[in-house]
Amino acid sequence: MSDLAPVLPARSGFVAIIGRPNAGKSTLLNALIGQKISITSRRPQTTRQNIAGILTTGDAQLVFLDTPGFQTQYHTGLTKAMDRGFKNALSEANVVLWLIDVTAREHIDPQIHARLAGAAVPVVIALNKIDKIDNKNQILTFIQALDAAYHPAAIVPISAQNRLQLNTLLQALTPLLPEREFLYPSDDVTTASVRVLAAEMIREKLFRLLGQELPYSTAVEIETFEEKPALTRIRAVILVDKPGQKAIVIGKGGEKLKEIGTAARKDIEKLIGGKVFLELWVKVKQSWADDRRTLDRLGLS
Ligand SMILES: Nc1nc2c(ncn2[C@@H]2O[C@H](COP(=O)(O)OP(=O)(O)OP(=O)(O)O)[C@@H](O)[C@H]2O)c(=O)[nH]1
Ligand SMILES: [Mg+2]
Repeated sequence: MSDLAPVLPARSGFVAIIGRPNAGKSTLLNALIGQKISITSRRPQTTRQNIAGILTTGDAQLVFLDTPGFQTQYHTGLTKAMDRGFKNALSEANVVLWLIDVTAREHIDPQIHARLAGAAVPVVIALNKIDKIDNKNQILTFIQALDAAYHPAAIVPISAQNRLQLNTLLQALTPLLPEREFLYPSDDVTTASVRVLAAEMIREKLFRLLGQELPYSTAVEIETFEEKPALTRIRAVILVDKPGQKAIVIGKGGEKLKEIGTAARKDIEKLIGGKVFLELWVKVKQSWADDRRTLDRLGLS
């Protein structure tokens, strides 16, 4: 007889992180993976395509799918593609992780409720941004209301930003995954290519450094990506919708574009662990968000 402890069967599966724009889905993905894979900003609708982050613990592998925030306000080719991303994530998911911002006024969302009812997968609700709540009793009442309305497998209050209660969340998710071998090598952290991630890092700077509505009119396309041991050379184009926007992105004497480029380059260098030469261009492409071929090229269709 062996005196080894019984080995638990491996569990592995997809966890779709869904929720309203700005709930903190991408922040949560990065906090769980321990690395910046998905871009974040203070503005809603930052994420445009599903990004998978892989977390392998001792005997479980959780593949988190970060999705575009669920919205019904806009109807361009782009927002339709974003909505498809949300639906695809739901159809692939073994577990749905529904993230709710406890500080947002609108809590229970009938549209998400309707989508989840049709999905027939276990749901875990995470109440995010509890670091901002002083009166914890308020959360208790809310938890009771959510429990009665949705009967989730678990409800876990968390702070993605301060990494509070993330282990509790993982403990709630893991038993809901199917028993099977790992889907990916255990040291993989994402399924996205560095090329896609580099374009995303640039896009994040547009969201963080450009004012008002401008980031929504922009997209980033990588034209060349040459990886050499000493230096990775990247040439990327920032697409804007109107000629006036091009001047704003470039800024006085090219300063804005330089600021965007420097910030993005630092992130990309961290991502690939090497030196990067980043060349940025701005091009006007009217109505790109409704142009099928452009969306195809951007991987958004
Ligand atoms: N105080 C606080 N802020 C948070 C927390 N998690 C996320 N945030 C902030 O909320 C904002 C939105 O975060 P994101 O992670 O980009 O939100 P998202 O749900 O991915 O948004 P979309 O991609 O637009 O759907 C950012 O400014 C984050 O810093 C949290 O736990 N506490
Ligand atoms: Mg996001």
